[in-house]
Amino acid sequence: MRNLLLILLLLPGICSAQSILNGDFNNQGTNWGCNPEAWFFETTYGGVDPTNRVAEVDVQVGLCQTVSGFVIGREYELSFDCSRRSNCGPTLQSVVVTIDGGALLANVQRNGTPWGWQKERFCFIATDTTHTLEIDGTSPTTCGLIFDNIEIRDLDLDLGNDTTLCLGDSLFFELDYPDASFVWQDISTDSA
Ligand SMILES: [Ca+2]
Ligand SMILES: [Ca+2]
Repeated sequence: MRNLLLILLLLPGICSAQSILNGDFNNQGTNWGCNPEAWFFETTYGGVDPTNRVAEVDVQVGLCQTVSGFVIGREYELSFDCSRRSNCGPTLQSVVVTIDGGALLANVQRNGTPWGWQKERFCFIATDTTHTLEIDGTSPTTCGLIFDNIEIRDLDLDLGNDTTLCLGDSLFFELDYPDASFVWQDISTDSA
């Protein structure tokens, strides 16, 4: 039985100092390096939303951004939406995703898939206060994978200060994180 409902603020991501800038490409290629192709709408690449700006990563154009504000030793999540370009390019499209300093080395592929956003998530531990994210195409054409909504989130939970509660007081949990759940002392769970 839940005899207390705690007010805790679980705020991964509230420390926004390490945030990616222009991760939704609303400002086209602003804040991005590595020769990004980031000023077209997704319909250019086979998508369906004529108002949504995205970035394409192929063998000639990538995405780079240097981000500061990391806490060394703390865990972060890099996430982004990714689709295969469905109107151009080889069947297999592949990119390499890195966070410099050895914090992350990952590969993203789409093989023969139709247009469709899929969320990719990678966790890494900061080894420096500043890191560079780099997404590079490896397939040998100028048609590649499409990216949107690139984010970095702080995964460490800040539970705030200790709080004294009287009987009848309630606590409020705010969990700003998808697919998460609370586990209570009776092993019951709630989704966020
Ligand atoms: Ca967008
Ligand atoms: Ca291209």
